[in-house]
Amino acid sequence: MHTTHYTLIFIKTQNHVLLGYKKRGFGQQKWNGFGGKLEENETISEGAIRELFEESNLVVEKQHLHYMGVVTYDDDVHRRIVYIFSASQVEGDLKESDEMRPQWFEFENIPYHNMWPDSQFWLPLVLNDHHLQARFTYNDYKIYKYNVEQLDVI
Ligand code: 6U4
Ligand code: NA
Ligand code: NA
Repeated sequence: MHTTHYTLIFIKTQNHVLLGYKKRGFGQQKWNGFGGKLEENETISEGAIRELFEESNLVVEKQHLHYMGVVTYDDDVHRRIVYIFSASQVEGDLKESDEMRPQWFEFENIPYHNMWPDSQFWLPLVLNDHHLQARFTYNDYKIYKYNVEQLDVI
């Protein structure tokens, strides 16, 4: 089984979240947070900060980055491990990139029908500042089975 590690970050306010419309590559024509493959010689946080900057021109300081948990995706041939972050304090001017067209959405208006089909099961937890751990098995781009756990420290 081939494993790839990714980051995914959601920039949010109290009731809005910033998504990007993916213009090319894996997941194209879907809305999602910003992120991508982890590179060698970078920490997971560094990867999240780098991908956000590359795709949106926004800068988030490490101390404003919140690690929310991990989502694992399995299909017949791949395991994708996605490290989820949120941040509410960012700097820089939001810009469209070659890869992403950014847009703010109210929490009540998130385009789940135009996102990965798993997002609806776990993104609400992230938006409500809950930590999570989730696992999805995909078969032919459809969810075959899944498990989502909220993991808050009490
Ligand atoms: P390249 O073009 O190689 O530079 P890169 O930006 O490194 O691409 P990319 O865009 O392929 O990586 O990363 C995919 C993004 O989509 C990551 O942020 C992880 C995320 N992702 C992958 N599968 C997902 C899924 N089923 N549900 C989801 N996000 C997913 O919500
Ligand atoms: Na990406
Ligand atoms: Na990348």
